[in-house]
Amino acid sequence: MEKQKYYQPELETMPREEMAKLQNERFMKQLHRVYEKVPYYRAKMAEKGVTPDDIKSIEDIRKLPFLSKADLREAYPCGMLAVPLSECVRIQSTSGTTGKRVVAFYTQHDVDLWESCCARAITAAGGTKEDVLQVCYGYGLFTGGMGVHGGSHKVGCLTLPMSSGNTERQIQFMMDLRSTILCCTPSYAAYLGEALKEAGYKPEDNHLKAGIFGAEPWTEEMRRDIQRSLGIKAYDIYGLTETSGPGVAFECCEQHGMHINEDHFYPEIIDPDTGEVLPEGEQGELVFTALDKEAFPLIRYRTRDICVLSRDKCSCGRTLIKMSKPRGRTDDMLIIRGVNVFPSQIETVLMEQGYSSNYLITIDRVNNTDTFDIDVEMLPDQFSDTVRAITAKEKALTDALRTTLGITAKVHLVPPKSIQRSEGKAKRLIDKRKLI
Ligand code: DLL
Repeated sequence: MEKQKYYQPELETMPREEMAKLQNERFMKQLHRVYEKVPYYRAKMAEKGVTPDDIKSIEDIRKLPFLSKADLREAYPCGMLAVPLSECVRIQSTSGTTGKRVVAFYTQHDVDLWESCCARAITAAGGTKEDVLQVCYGYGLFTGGMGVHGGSHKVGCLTLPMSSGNTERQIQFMMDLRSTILCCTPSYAAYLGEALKEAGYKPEDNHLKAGIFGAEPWTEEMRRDIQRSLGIKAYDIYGLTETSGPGVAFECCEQHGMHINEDHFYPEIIDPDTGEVLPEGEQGELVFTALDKEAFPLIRYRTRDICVLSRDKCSCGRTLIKMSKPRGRTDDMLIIRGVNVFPSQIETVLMEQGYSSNYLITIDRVNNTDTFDIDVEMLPDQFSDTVRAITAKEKALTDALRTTLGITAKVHLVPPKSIQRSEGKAKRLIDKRKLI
């Protein structure tokens, strides 16, 4: 039997004019629905002086206000809901953070839609019902595990719900159950490559043929490295909790840019300073409108990811618009080992624990794994503490940071006044990773 190339061929290869028509229909319906159901959004539109009557077609989308993380925080937890809570079947949440968590709601329709997007990504990576798909994205509130898991079921793959960590067990299952597709963050894929080598395996010893990696930035060099060490083709996948999770965009056999599932997520690129919509091909901030999600349908949501859109013809036959790999962010959000971290959260914990704002965060990528160190100046009265007391304080701080951030930092308490003072803006972060 010929291998299936698309999961939903009629949508993935839809002629441009038909897609534009579909987007327009879905958008107009969605706008009226959200206006009617979400008082927060109605107020937002009133602030901008627009009503649905001013919007004749999707072309007028630029008249509408943007939504940002700040809006989601203000409306937390249920203020953006466009259906009664009783219609929702699931929540998911952004990785890592507590103070800045975003909670996204899903109806069954939304879960299906999201899983179909992941199924498209898996099919584009060559996945069929003959495959064994190993999911080592985290399960739980993070969208990585649950989203890819659902997509894998839809394709009919044998799904291994491993979740993250426990490398020894990952390798055992990978070998014993003959996994053919691996799904995890690119840094964990690289780490698994090394761990397999250390365990004495050669790339041809495993049964993997493809990997679907995302949730954090990664380079072409890293792709080559992973492809070599695991003996696979490595595909990128993009998404964010606010729009559903992984699968908003995915790579095809061209491995050059990610197709956006634009029948569900309408993309715009804006100038992050002025909010002006930029012409296609220009670099700017990616903004999404969810065209047919029910529970949590964000309109003009600013992702803070910087990228470029392109309608160049793709050899895979898909007509879906493509986005480049994200080239950076407009805010200070860091992604460390796949977890979203804001420096302000670190500062809050330090202050709560009685330290000053003299600290320095250093991030690097060593052997394809992120390292995360924080130097924190002791207060003068702590400096005279015994080594044992200082070690205990470092541990307490490490624990408090882990509780807030969801990942472990290496904390070093350093002598007072040892961190260089700045005459201008304080420099509290050194990111040595070359990700772009
Ligand atoms: O990271 C969803 C996801 C899970 C995507 C698994 C792919 C695979 P959040 O935790 O909400 O959701 O983080 C979203 O992560 O705005 C980007 O800055 C970044 N990001 C996600 N995918 C990629 C990628 C998930 N392929 C934020 N390349 C986004 C670069 C990515 N950055």
